Amino acid sequence: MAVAVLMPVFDEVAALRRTLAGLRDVAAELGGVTVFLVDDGSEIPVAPDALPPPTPSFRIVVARHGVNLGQGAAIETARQIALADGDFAAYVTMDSDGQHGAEDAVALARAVEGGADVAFGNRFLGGSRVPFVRAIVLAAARTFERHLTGLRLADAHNGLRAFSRRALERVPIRQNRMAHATEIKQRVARAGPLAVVEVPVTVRYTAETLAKGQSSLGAVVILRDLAQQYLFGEAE
Ligand SMILES: Nc1nc2c(ncn2[C@@H]2O[C@H](COP(=O)(O)OP(=O)(O)O)[C@@H](O)[C@H]2O)c(=O)[nH]1
Ligand SMILES: [Mg+2]
Repeated sequence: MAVAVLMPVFDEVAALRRTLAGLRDVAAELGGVTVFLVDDGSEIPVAPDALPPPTPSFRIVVARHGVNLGQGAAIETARQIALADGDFAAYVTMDSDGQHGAEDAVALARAVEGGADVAFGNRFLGGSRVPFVRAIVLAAARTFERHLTGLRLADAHNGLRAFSRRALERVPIRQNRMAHATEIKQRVARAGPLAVVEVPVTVRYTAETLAKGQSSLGAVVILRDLAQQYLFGEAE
């Protein structure tokens, strides 16, 4: 059975094309891949014609937010479209900025096909060379998430993950910006008995992705967003 990939995109061109080409290369091996691409209000809209063309085992569904809402909102849009599109053996989330590779999407999808409900990527077991300051922030985030969710996971805020359909249905995302990564773990923990595993993955850190990606101060905004949801959010 085929695999769905939920992919947020914000102002990526070259890295997006490379990421998609990588997925197209593994599509047949996965029994088919559909990428649900959500252009989160990029300044220059993603042009579907400029993306890798479909093959019998690979297709891309493009949606666009008219304004920039944030990575969480983009994944939520992709989640809703993918669930409505059909049944997939696994639903993988991955970034489009070149930090995530197709080989890890395969490993995560295989973990779900093998019986896991949720497979979280663990960059500390793969080949990632995590910058020092980032590693400290992630260690703090890991401790925070362990207390908040009770899930004993070794990585935090890693965009590489995969879900079974029944798990994805239980994880609506209400955090529009970057706090969704913690929110997803809270919802997984509350969803009842789900089989959760961690899978080694590699997050690629380059000067370009570090310059464009979140700064360590983003952690403060994440805490503020989580506190707001806790205080004022709807119970779901
Ligand atoms: N920074 C940012 N990225 C977004 C947004 N919407 C979607 N994305 C995508 O989300 C992914 C991760 O973003 P990034 O800033 O690299 O996060 P980081 O890897 O955690 O530092 C990328 O593929 C972006 O293209 C947004 O509003 N801001
Ligand atoms: Mg990034």
